[in-house]
Amino acid sequence: ATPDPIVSVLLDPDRAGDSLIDDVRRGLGSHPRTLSPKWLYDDRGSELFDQITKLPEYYPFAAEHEILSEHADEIAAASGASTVIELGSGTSEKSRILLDAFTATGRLRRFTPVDVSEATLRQATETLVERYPALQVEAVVGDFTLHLAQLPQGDRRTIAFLGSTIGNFYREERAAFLGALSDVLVAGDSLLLGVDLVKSADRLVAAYHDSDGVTEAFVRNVLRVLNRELHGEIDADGFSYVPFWDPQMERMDLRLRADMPQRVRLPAADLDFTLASGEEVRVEISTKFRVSGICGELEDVGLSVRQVWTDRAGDFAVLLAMK
Ligand code: AVJ
Repeated sequence: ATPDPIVSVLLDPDRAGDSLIDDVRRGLGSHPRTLSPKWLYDDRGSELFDQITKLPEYYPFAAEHEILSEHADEIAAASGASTVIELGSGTSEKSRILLDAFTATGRLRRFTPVDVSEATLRQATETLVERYPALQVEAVVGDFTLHLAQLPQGDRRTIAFLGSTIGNFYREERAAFLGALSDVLVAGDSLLLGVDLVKSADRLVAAYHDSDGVTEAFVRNVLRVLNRELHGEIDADGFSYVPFWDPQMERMDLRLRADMPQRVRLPAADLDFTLASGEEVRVEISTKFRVSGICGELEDVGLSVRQVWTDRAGDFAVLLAMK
């Protein structure tokens, strides 16, 4: 019999509202003005991101897919986990490649997808339960920056953090997050980390400025989220999308630029200010990595890198690090 999927909701909608307000106040009040990429993933944003992964220009998805498809058995064997936890699981499409391989080891008992988007998570969970009837699916609607301590315990665990989502963090945040991850892992547990690698600016810019405008719509969606959640009347048409490669920081920097002075009123956050013409708001960074650099960062927090896989083109890497 198929066990019922368990979906725990750790995101308290009221507190999510407060944290949006705090975030927006802090971010839009600082210079350069920023917004956290976390707020890009409402239901519409999650749907647009899913479309991004299918774009020909967005190579990271295909590259990571290639790595997982070709090495899933090795990954499963090296990890030895009976519980797989996936942070930012989205539609769990990639998880299936891993789950097939982990199931084949005969050790896997439980899968915990974690995502902020409840609708996406519930849908994914239904599909997973059908496909893996013997698997205990314990989904968590949560924010992986807040809820690491509340993830399932007790088994030998692998935490998968794929898609180069770690590229969204600033350096100090990344160190803190990797440290926090290492702290919740115990001996024998592991981290499976996907990172996008530094490459030519042309390809990077193309991946974040696709010809169909899907990425632009995804980034602009944050203005709709602010208008909806904070009762704003921001004129989205008054902004242009400005993605660029920052070679010093080795990251993509995705911004919205006010084409003319813009009044930004967000009554629910008690915010009211004016952006000068040409002023920019950074909505997301996507840091790119070098294998030696990220290995060093993992070792620095007490995780020992066991294996590194790359796709044939050398665009993307997946690392397995043990506690
Ligand atoms: C989900 C953060 C990995 O940085 O490539 C894709 C998000 N933004 N296109 C990335 C994203 C615009 C994506 N991550």
